[in-house]
Amino acid sequence: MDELSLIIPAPSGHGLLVVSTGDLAATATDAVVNAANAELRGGGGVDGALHRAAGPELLPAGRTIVARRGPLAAGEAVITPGFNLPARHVIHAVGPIWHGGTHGEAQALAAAHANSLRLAAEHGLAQVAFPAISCGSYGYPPEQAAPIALAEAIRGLRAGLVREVRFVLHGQAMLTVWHTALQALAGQSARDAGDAQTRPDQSRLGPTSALPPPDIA
Ligand code: AR6
Repeated sequence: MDELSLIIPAPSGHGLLVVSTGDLAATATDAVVNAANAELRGGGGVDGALHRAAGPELLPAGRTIVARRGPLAAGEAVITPGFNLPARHVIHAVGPIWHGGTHGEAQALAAAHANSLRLAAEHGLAQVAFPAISCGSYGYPPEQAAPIALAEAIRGLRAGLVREVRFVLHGQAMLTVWHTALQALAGQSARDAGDAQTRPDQSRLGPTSALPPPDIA
Protein backbone atom coordinates (compact mmCIF):
# COMPACT_ATOMS: atom_id res chain seq x y z
CA MET A 1 0.00 0.00 0.00
CA ASP A 2 1.42 3.38 -0.97
CA GLU A 3 1.46 5.66 1.99
CA LEU A 4 2.56 9.20 2.72
CA SER A 5 2.72 10.63 6.21
CA LEU A 6 3.38 14.02 7.70
CA ILE A 7 4.16 14.92 11.30
CA ILE A 8 2.27 17.97 12.54
CA PRO A 9 3.25 19.89 15.68
CA ALA A 10 0.46 19.84 18.25
CA PRO A 11 -0.07 21.31 21.72
CA SER A 12 1.10 18.12 23.39
CA GLY A 13 3.65 16.31 21.25
CA HIS A 14 2.72 15.87 17.62
CA GLY A 15 -0.04 14.69 15.35
CA LEU A 16 0.23 12.42 12.35
CA LEU A 17 -1.42 12.89 8.97
CA VAL A 18 -1.41 9.78 6.76
CA VAL A 19 -2.60 9.50 3.17
CA SER A 20 -2.92 6.03 1.69
CA THR A 21 -4.96 3.85 -0.59
CA GLY A 22 -7.11 1.14 0.93
CA ASP A 23 -10.55 0.01 2.02
CA LEU A 24 -12.06 2.18 4.73
CA ALA A 25 -14.35 -0.69 5.77
CA ALA A 26 -11.27 -2.77 6.63
CA THR A 27 -9.46 0.02 8.50
CA ALA A 28 -8.84 -0.54 12.20
CA THR A 29 -9.03 2.84 13.91
CA ASP A 30 -10.99 4.66 16.60
CA ALA A 31 -13.44 6.07 14.04
CA VAL A 32 -14.02 5.88 10.32
CA VAL A 33 -15.91 8.71 8.67
CA ASN A 34 -18.76 7.68 6.41
CA ALA A 35 -19.61 9.77 3.34
CA ALA A 36 -23.26 9.59 4.29
CA ASN A 37 -26.51 11.03 2.96
CA ALA A 38 -28.78 13.40 4.89
CA GLU A 39 -31.16 10.64 6.05
CA LEU A 40 -28.42 8.13 6.99
CA ARG A 41 -30.31 5.60 4.89
CA GLY A 42 -27.24 3.85 3.53
CA GLY A 43 -26.30 3.87 -0.12
CA GLY A 44 -23.53 2.98 -2.50
CA GLY A 45 -19.83 3.81 -2.50
CA VAL A 46 -18.06 3.94 0.83
CA ASP A 47 -21.42 4.16 2.65
CA GLY A 48 -22.45 0.80 1.18
CA ALA A 49 -19.08 -0.76 1.99
CA LEU A 50 -19.25 0.41 5.62
CA HIS A 51 -22.84 -0.81 6.07
CA ARG A 52 -22.02 -4.23 4.61
CA ALA A 53 -19.02 -4.66 6.88
CA ALA A 54 -20.67 -3.20 9.99
CA GLY A 55 -23.70 -5.47 9.73
CA PRO A 56 -27.42 -4.79 10.03
CA GLU A 57 -27.27 -2.79 13.27
CA LEU A 58 -25.70 0.28 11.66
CA LEU A 59 -28.78 1.27 9.65
CA PRO A 60 -31.22 1.47 12.59
CA ALA A 61 -28.57 3.26 14.66
CA GLY A 62 -28.47 6.02 12.05
CA ARG A 63 -32.22 6.06 11.54
CA THR A 64 -32.77 6.56 15.28
CA ILE A 65 -30.56 9.64 15.23
CA VAL A 66 -32.39 11.10 12.20
CA ALA A 67 -35.77 10.37 13.78
CA ARG A 68 -34.67 12.35 16.84
CA ARG A 69 -33.00 15.39 15.21
CA GLY A 70 -34.08 15.35 11.56
CA PRO A 71 -31.96 14.93 8.43
CA LEU A 72 -28.40 16.21 8.45
CA ALA A 73 -27.50 19.32 6.48
CA ALA A 74 -24.40 19.22 4.31
CA GLY A 75 -21.42 19.72 6.60
CA GLU A 76 -23.01 18.10 9.65
CA ALA A 77 -21.83 14.89 11.32
CA VAL A 78 -23.11 12.42 13.92
CA ILE A 79 -21.58 9.35 15.55
CA THR A 80 -22.66 5.71 16.03
CA PRO A 81 -20.85 2.56 17.13
CA GLY A 82 -18.92 0.63 14.49
CA PHE A 83 -20.64 -2.69 15.26
CA ASN A 84 -18.80 -5.39 13.26
CA LEU A 85 -16.30 -3.00 11.68
CA PRO A 86 -12.67 -3.08 12.77
CA ALA A 87 -13.25 0.62 13.59
CA ARG A 88 -14.82 1.27 16.99
CA HIS A 89 -17.08 4.09 15.78
CA VAL A 90 -18.58 5.49 12.59
CA ILE A 91 -18.82 9.24 12.20
CA HIS A 92 -21.48 9.89 9.57
CA ALA A 93 -20.64 13.12 7.76
CA VAL A 94 -22.68 14.56 4.93
CA GLY A 95 -20.62 16.20 2.23
CA PRO A 96 -22.02 18.68 -0.26
CA ILE A 97 -23.39 17.68 -3.65
CA TRP A 98 -21.34 19.47 -6.31
CA HIS A 99 -23.36 22.14 -8.12
CA GLY A 100 -20.49 23.93 -9.83
CA GLY A 101 -18.72 25.31 -6.78
CA THR A 102 -20.72 28.49 -6.20
CA HIS A 103 -23.29 27.05 -3.82
CA GLY A 104 -21.25 26.86 -0.64
CA GLU A 105 -19.70 23.51 -1.51
CA ALA A 106 -16.25 24.39 -0.17
CA GLN A 107 -17.60 25.64 3.16
CA ALA A 108 -19.79 22.54 3.57
CA LEU A 109 -16.91 20.20 2.72
CA ALA A 110 -14.64 21.94 5.23
CA ALA A 111 -17.41 21.77 7.84
CA ALA A 112 -17.93 18.03 7.24
CA HIS A 113 -14.26 17.45 8.10
CA ALA A 114 -14.11 19.94 10.96
CA ASN A 115 -17.31 18.64 12.56
CA SER A 116 -16.08 15.04 12.26
CA LEU A 117 -12.86 15.91 14.07
CA ARG A 118 -14.70 17.90 16.73
CA LEU A 119 -17.04 14.96 17.32
CA ALA A 120 -14.07 12.60 17.61
CA ALA A 121 -12.47 14.90 20.18
CA GLU A 122 -15.69 15.13 22.17
CA HIS A 123 -15.73 11.32 22.37
CA GLY A 124 -12.08 11.11 23.32
CA LEU A 125 -11.08 9.39 20.08
CA ALA A 126 -7.46 9.74 19.00
CA GLN A 127 -7.54 8.35 15.44
CA VAL A 128 -9.92 9.17 12.61
CA ALA A 129 -9.90 7.80 9.06
CA PHE A 130 -11.65 9.67 6.22
CA PRO A 131 -12.59 8.70 2.68
CA ALA A 132 -12.62 11.29 -0.10
CA ILE A 133 -15.95 12.77 1.04
CA SER A 134 -18.18 14.00 -1.84
CA CYS A 135 -15.69 12.82 -4.50
CA GLY A 136 -17.86 9.90 -5.69
CA SER A 137 -21.60 10.12 -6.40
CA TYR A 138 -21.73 13.69 -5.08
CA GLY A 139 -19.44 14.77 -7.91
CA TYR A 140 -16.96 17.05 -6.11
CA PRO A 141 -13.82 17.43 -8.25
CA PRO A 142 -11.09 15.66 -6.26
CA GLU A 143 -8.48 18.31 -7.19
CA GLN A 144 -10.65 20.90 -5.43
CA ALA A 145 -11.71 18.69 -2.52
CA ALA A 146 -8.25 17.47 -1.52
CA PRO A 147 -6.79 20.84 -0.39
CA ILE A 148 -9.90 21.52 1.70
CA ALA A 149 -9.90 18.08 3.33
CA LEU A 150 -6.17 18.20 4.04
CA ALA A 151 -6.28 21.75 5.40
CA GLU A 152 -9.01 20.82 7.86
CA ALA A 153 -7.13 17.68 8.91
CA ILE A 154 -3.98 19.69 9.57
CA ARG A 155 -5.97 22.34 11.43
CA GLY A 156 -7.51 19.65 13.67
CA LEU A 157 -4.14 18.03 14.32
CA ARG A 158 -2.51 21.37 15.13
CA ALA A 159 -5.33 22.09 17.58
CA GLY A 160 -4.78 18.70 19.20
CA LEU A 161 -8.36 17.53 18.55
CA VAL A 162 -7.04 14.06 17.57
CA ARG A 163 -3.61 12.49 17.30
CA GLU A 164 -3.93 10.84 13.88
CA VAL A 165 -5.90 11.64 10.75
CA ARG A 166 -5.75 9.13 7.95
CA PHE A 167 -7.19 9.48 4.44
CA VAL A 168 -7.96 6.03 3.05
CA LEU A 169 -8.53 6.52 -0.66
CA HIS A 170 -9.86 4.33 -3.41
CA GLY A 171 -7.30 3.95 -6.15
CA GLN A 172 -3.96 5.29 -7.22
CA ALA A 173 -5.45 8.23 -9.14
CA MET A 174 -7.11 9.62 -5.99
CA LEU A 175 -3.92 9.06 -4.01
CA THR A 176 -1.96 11.08 -6.57
CA VAL A 177 -4.45 13.94 -6.29
CA TRP A 178 -4.14 13.99 -2.47
CA HIS A 179 -0.37 13.75 -2.68
CA THR A 180 -0.19 16.69 -5.10
CA ALA A 181 -2.50 18.75 -2.89
CA LEU A 182 -0.39 18.04 0.17
CA GLN A 183 2.75 19.17 -1.60
CA ALA A 184 1.01 22.35 -2.79
CA LEU A 185 -0.26 23.14 0.72
CA ALA A 186 3.20 22.64 2.10
CA GLY A 187 4.74 24.74 -0.67
CA GLN A 188 2.57 27.73 0.28
CA SER A 189 4.29 27.85 3.62
CA ALA A 190 7.84 27.01 2.64
CA ARG A 191 9.04 30.20 4.32
CA ASP A 192 7.94 28.87 7.70
CA ALA A 193 9.96 25.68 7.43
CA GLY A 194 10.89 23.88 10.61
CA ASP A 195 7.69 23.00 12.41
CA ALA A 196 6.72 19.82 10.61
CA GLN A 197 8.59 16.95 9.04
CA THR A 198 7.72 14.11 6.77
CA ARG A 199 8.69 10.58 7.63
CA PRO A 200 10.77 9.65 4.61
CA ASP A 201 10.87 5.99 5.62
CA GLN A 202 7.13 5.77 4.96
CA SER A 203 7.11 7.90 1.86
CA ARG A 204 7.33 6.00 -1.38
CA LEU A 205 5.63 8.52 -3.57
CA GLY A 206 8.27 11.05 -4.42
CA PRO A 207 10.44 13.72 -2.86
CA THR A 208 8.38 13.91 0.29
CA SER A 209 11.32 13.98 2.67
CA ALA A 210 11.90 17.50 1.35
CA LEU A 211 8.30 18.55 1.93
CA PRO A 212 8.27 21.86 3.78
CA PRO A 213 5.77 22.28 6.57
CA PRO A 214 2.18 23.23 6.01
CA ASP A 215 1.08 26.34 7.83
CA ILE A 216 -2.56 26.75 7.23
CA ALA A 217 -3.71 27.74 10.71
N1 AR6 B 1 -12.90 2.67 1.02
C1 AR6 B 1 -12.40 3.88 0.72
N2 AR6 B 1 -12.96 4.70 -0.23
C2 AR6 B 1 -14.02 4.23 -0.91
C3 AR6 B 1 -14.59 2.96 -0.65
C4 AR6 B 1 -13.99 2.16 0.36
N3 AR6 B 1 -14.47 0.95 0.68
N4 AR6 B 1 -15.66 2.79 -1.49
C5 AR6 B 1 -15.74 3.89 -2.25
N5 AR6 B 1 -14.76 4.76 -1.92
P1 AR6 B 1 -18.97 8.08 -2.39
P2 AR6 B 1 -19.97 10.80 -1.87
C6 AR6 B 1 -14.46 6.11 -2.44
O1 AR6 B 1 -19.82 7.99 -3.61
O2 AR6 B 1 -19.45 11.29 -3.16
C7 AR6 B 1 -23.60 7.17 -1.14
O3 AR6 B 1 -24.59 6.49 -1.83
C8 AR6 B 1 -15.04 6.45 -3.80
O4 AR6 B 1 -14.26 5.87 -4.84
O5 AR6 B 1 -18.94 6.92 -1.48
O6 AR6 B 1 -19.77 11.63 -0.64
C9 AR6 B 1 -24.14 7.89 0.12
O7 AR6 B 1 -25.22 7.20 0.69
C10 AR6 B 1 -14.92 7.97 -3.76
O8 AR6 B 1 -13.59 8.38 -4.09
O9 AR6 B 1 -19.39 9.34 -1.46
C11 AR6 B 1 -24.53 9.23 -0.39
O10 AR6 B 1 -25.84 9.23 -0.92
C12 AR6 B 1 -15.15 8.32 -2.29
O11 AR6 B 1 -15.03 7.07 -1.58
C13 AR6 B 1 -23.55 9.49 -1.49
O12 AR6 B 1 -23.10 8.21 -1.95
C14 AR6 B 1 -16.50 8.92 -1.97
O13 AR6 B 1 -17.48 8.40 -2.86
C15 AR6 B 1 -22.34 10.24 -1.00
O14 AR6 B 1 -21.52 10.55 -2.08
